[in-house]
Amino acid sequence: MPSLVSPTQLRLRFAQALTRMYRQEVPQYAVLEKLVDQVNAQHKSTLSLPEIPRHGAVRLASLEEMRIMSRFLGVMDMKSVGHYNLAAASLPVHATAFRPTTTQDMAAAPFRLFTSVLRPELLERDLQPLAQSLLAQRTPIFSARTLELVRVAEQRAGGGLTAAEADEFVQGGCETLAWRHQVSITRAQYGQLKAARNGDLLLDILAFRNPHLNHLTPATVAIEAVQRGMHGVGLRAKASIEGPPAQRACPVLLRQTSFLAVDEGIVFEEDADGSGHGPKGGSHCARFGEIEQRGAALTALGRQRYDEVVARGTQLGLLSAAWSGGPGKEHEHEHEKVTTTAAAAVAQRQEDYRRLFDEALPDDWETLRKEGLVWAAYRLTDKGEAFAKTACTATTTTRPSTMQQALDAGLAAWQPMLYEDFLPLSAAGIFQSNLHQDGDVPAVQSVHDTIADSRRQLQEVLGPDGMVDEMELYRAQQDQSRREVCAALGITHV
Ligand code: OOG
Ligand code: NI
Repeated sequence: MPSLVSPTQLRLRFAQALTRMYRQEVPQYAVLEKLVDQVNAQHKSTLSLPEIPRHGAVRLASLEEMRIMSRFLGVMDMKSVGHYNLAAASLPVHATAFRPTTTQDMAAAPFRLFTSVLRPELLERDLQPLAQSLLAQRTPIFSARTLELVRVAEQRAGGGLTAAEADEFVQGGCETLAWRHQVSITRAQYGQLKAARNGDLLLDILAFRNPHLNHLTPATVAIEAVQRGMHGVGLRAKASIEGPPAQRACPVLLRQTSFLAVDEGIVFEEDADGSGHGPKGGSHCARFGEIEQRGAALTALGRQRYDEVVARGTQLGLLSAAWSGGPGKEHEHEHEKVTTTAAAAVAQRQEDYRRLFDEALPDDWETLRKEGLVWAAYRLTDKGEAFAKTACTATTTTRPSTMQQALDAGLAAWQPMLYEDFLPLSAAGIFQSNLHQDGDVPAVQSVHDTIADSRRQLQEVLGPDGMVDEMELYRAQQDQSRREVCAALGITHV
């Protein structure tokens, strides 16, 4: 038996191959990568992990495509985690993120794919016939050979592929997600879709026969600096950074921003036989480059506080797209004085939001943990290790009887767990600002029936083990670390 390329190695190679492809397809992405490298170096980056983007995104057309995508990604140990209902932000899509589910796998190759899928039933009635006919024209998203390799890997105990199979598999995945300028619609249909609500999003899915990578997202340790730096390297930054405010001593969840989607040439159906690149060609604008900065994972209670503060901030108008830190396009042609006034107003709103945020979530780690707002990973300190060796002989008076006593005695320590998932409202903001709707994200409506529908639809295609609840992953990890420390120190009240 030849030695096999492991699922984690495959994931690493896939992320690297997608990166090479995307640099070619969207040269601005290479510019962003360079900027991120510079900024991270200046900030003495502690990101010593593999140099791969932390996530990418793709928009699929049908549940069948989602089913097959989940099998393809499963070969790389990327499992569906979390449910993102974007109907709550008026987008006709729902999503899940495929990612490794253990800390070791995540550390070795931290790559996720945010995978959304169209919900045709949410489209306006008069668009349904066109949508259905275009959906019928979609081609199978993977080649027969790639599917065969998926089966091979699935049937092999422990998974993995031979070196030659691995190359073909990675290449096959890239072909599926590559950009193709030939669209399957006519100019007239383009006009009809473009004019519809969420027109650019519908075009991005329905006009093409295959899906394409929508963006890649490297990690930064200084997102403000990257956002500010974009202008200087010729990138147009999205108006605002999504997620929690800046200037927190204890960063939580996820902050993201992007350069705005670029125009790419497309060739209409009727021009396909001739010189499609001539003046008759059209253009499509949906693909971009993004950056992310991750903080601590919040428990359900912490997350509830976060959602409440977002709702409150939105209500008070503190979270509009205009609270830009960077050279937002809305300021480009304004008179200097107006811009200064606008900038002052933006700064004031940011400050007000941060204050609101600080009231909702304490800004020191110990309080966040004690109030059960962040997930914690516990470990033994050196002193704890030494103590553990003698734990069986230790008298009950020296032995800690609770985790808190172990922490206070310096026998155990803890650190917040990193948030490995996404935020639906931030995702909606990212979608919208790159679809020429850079306005306020509508507040979450009460759409419980569509949430249940959406979850059921996705769960059906993802199978019995499909769609892991992210909170359960964090909880299991916290519990295990607690159990290990308690066992070592002889604490019986876990
Ligand atoms: C996906 C947007 C979601 C994120 O980082 O929140 C996402 C898309 O625009 O297709 O990638
Ligand atoms: Ni993204």
